This record gives sequence, C-alpha cells and structure tokens, in this order.
Amino acid sequence: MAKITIDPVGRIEGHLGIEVTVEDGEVKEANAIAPMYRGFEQILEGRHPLDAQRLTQRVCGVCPTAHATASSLALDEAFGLADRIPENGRIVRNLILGSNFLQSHILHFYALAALDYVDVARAAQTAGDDPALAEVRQFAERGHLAPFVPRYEGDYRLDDEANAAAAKGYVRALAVRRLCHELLATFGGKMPHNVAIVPGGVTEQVTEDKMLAFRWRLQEIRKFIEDCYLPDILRVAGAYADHLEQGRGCGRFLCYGVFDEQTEGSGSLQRPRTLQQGALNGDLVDVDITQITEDVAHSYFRGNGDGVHPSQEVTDPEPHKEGAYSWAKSPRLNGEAHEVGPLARVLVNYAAGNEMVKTAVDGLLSATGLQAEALQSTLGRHAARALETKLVADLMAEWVLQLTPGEPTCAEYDVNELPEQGEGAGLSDAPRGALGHWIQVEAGKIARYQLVVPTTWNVSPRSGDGEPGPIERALMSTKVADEQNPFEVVRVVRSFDPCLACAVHLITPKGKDLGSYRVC
Ligand code: NFE
Ligand code: MG
Repeated sequence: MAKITIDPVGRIEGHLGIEVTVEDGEVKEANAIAPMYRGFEQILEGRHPLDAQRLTQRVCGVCPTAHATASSLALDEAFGLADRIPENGRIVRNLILGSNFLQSHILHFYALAALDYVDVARAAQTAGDDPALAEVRQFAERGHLAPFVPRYEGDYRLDDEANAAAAKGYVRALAVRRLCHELLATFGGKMPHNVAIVPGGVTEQVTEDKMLAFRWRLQEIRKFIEDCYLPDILRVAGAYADHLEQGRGCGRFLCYGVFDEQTEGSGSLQRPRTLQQGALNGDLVDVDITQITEDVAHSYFRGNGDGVHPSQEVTDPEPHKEGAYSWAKSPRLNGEAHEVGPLARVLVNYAAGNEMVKTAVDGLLSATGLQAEALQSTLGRHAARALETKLVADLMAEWVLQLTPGEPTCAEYDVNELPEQGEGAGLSDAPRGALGHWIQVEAGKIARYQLVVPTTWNVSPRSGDGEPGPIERALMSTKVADEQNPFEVVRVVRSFDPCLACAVHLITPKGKDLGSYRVC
C-alpha cells in the first residue's frame, strides 16, 4: 500500500492537493483537497447589487465572463429586467460568453493538459529546422525547457510526427488564445473582467466595424480548431486508448444550459438555450433548482452534512474543524454528487436529442470506432471539450450575423430607481460546468450572496453520507503503472479542467505550511 500526495497539482488553475492510496497498482482511496479560502460571498454582503457583476468576476481570470453572466442573470431576475433585454443584448452576451468558452477550452488542452501526453522536449530535437518550433528549440539549446520540465518521465507515447504536430499546436495555441481574448474584448471591452455585461443586457453598441472585427478573428480561431485542435485530440486518443477506459466519474451529470435563445420568463433555467439544461442519471430529467444543496460535513465551515439550499446558506469558516479536509463545499442535486462540464453538457444534450450535438458525437464515434460509453473517461472529457469548442465557434459565426447595428443592446432603466428588495438566481453553464449565483437584495444592498461554482461540484469532498466527489470517484480504481511517475492520476484530475480559484471563491493570514512540494 502506498500513499501518493501531489500538492499542488501543477498546470491547473489555482491550488489543489490530491492524496491517493494505491494498492496492487490501483487507486483504492482518493481525497481532493482545496487548500484555500477566499470569502467572496462575505465581500459582497452590504455592497450595492450592481457591484456583484464586477466583483464576482474577480473570482477568476479564466472564466470571469461566466461570473458576469450568472451575476447579471441573477440581477435581471431580482430587478425584473429579464423580459426587457433587447435581442442585440441577448446575442452580444452569447458572443462574449462564447469567446470565453473558446479561449478557456483551447488554453486547457494545449497549455495545461496536453503536456501530460506530448513530449515537447523530444519535438524540439526531432522536428529539424521547422520554423514553427524555433523558439522551443532555442529554449532547449540554452537548457531552459521550462514550462515543459520538470515533469513526470516515462509515458510519452506519440510517434515523432504526431508529437511534433501537437507541439506545434501548443505554440500556435498561444497566439490563438490571444485572438480569443481580442474576440471577447470586441464587445466585452477587455479580457479578463469584461465591462459590458450588465443587468438588462450589455453596454457595448453594435456597429458593422465591430461585427467585421469579430468575424475575421473568429474565422482564424475556427481554422485552428478544425485543422489543429480536433486532429491533435484524435492523435492523443489513438496513442493512449487505455485512457478511454480510465477515469469514469460518478456517472451522474448536471447541466444548467447555456446561450439564451430568448430571454422572456424570469427564471434563467426556464429559457430555451442552445445547449439545454438537464440532469442525467440513467434517465434525463429537468433540473429542479429547489433540490440543489451544499453540505459542509468535510469542509472547513461551521455546519454538518445537512444539505442547505444556496439561497439560505451561511458561509462561516472553521479552519480547524475536526474531520474536515477541504475548503470546497459539497454541492449536491437531489442529495447526490453530479459531474459538470463539457462532458455533462454533451451527454445531456445528446440524450435530449440535440441534433448538432448528436451529429458531432456520432461523427466522432464512427471516425474512431468507439462506443458512447468511452466518452465517460479521461480522454472522453477532452474529446467532449474539443467537440464543444467547434460547435460553439461555428454557432458564433451565425450569431454575429444576427446582430442589428444601431439597435439597442440594453434595457433602459434608472439605476437610482431599481427595486430596493428582491431576489434572483442566475444559472448558466460556464466553460467548466454548471454555475449558479443566488442574490438577495434588501434596503438596496446585497443582504446575501452565494456562488456554487462548477469546480466545487467536481472537486467536492465527501458529503455527510460519505459519497465522494466526482474527481475523487474518478480516481478510484485508476491503474497506476509507476508510483514515482503517477501520470494516470494527474491525467484523470486534469481532464476535469479544475479551477480552484473559482471553487473556493484569503489564504489564512498566517499562511499555511504545505510541506514539501512535488510539482508536476
Ligand atoms: Ni476559474 Fe470557472 C469556469 C466558473 S470553474 S474557471 O468555467 O464558474 O469552477
Ligand atoms: Mg459558495
């Protein structure tokens, strides 16, 4: 029996510790440990409600757009603005959020996860004088191969040609991600932390120039997705087929839906969305928002295993709590853990008969000869993310043409005449999965705010009834070939694209000695 501690897990957003117990080459026990507390919910209390969109974006530099979206949806509802969002406002919100999906997914695969499979050091030696790898070669010649080393050694299986292609993809992805940020900033003003999405729509105006600026950048990004991202995923899947059998999670999936197709109706979950809401546990059912809870049985917060609805939650830290091991809470739907993210969206929408998703998934399955079950795996998550990137980018090319230059983009209202009381729930999917913001406004101030964030769903510790979170569950039974180089463990974890900054939304003022680090 061996215990492997990886703390922090490198190449993810934020700080995450993973402890696994390995016996006979297989993981038997797993703990996912969020070692930070940030306290955004307390920061928001007592502030003006319109601060929520600005401040919640500071939760994270990767998905701030999703927080702006969820926050504005919650305020649309609290202020009764949802029915008054103009078409341009709805579409521009989708274009800004869509741009965030593109940058986030491309960042995740190339800059973070691909280096578990692609040997950039070897590519620098084998790719001759290929100009696409000139910079990498210069680093190698000077003996400075960071950020590609240090790393686990041994299991890089791509042949030289596929390996060099993916390494070139890495270099190209750096520039493409910049384009994605420019794309977002066309209507969002800047990235990170856009300044356009507000309750009632967006502040940015639509002009032909902006539409054109958006379209040519999107076209470049679509080319990259088509001739680089998708082929690289297939190359990796071909060489690491065993990772299509490892990493299955809890088998339950949750999606709030994303990209509003109309904005009438007060509840964000009731709207028609391009990717629809749903919970999949064998059967597909509608998400019952009243059945979402968080428990803190094993989290450093006062409280126990009784699930509390986010609209009623109190966030009261207890750093030395007996039995706790994570600063993440345990979100549950109907009392059960659910995986969220691109795989959840794809599976929910496939089960719902979404034609675009069906065509994309069936195309992948027939091109690879895989069965649908293979998607519930380490590499299945990467494949779902790549398919979604293409789908969203293709749709955005149509959405931008639906804009009407000169028409309004935001409901008209006087900020001094907004209701003094109200409450709202803003639910939308973010790149990493189902994101919910709950707000209560009293006497014109935020009385209560609660965020339940995608990575919290995935990285959650055990709930009061002992059920592990989805990442913990996915690690159990993972085969580990070499305990000194536990590739399989980090590959499972990274396939979820965890973002701990989001998940725990102040590091203890005295700091915390995490002991010796093994960065990989
Ligand atoms: Ni910090 Fe986030 C996304 C949100 S993750 S990246 O996507 O919301 O939990
Ligand atoms: Mg929270």
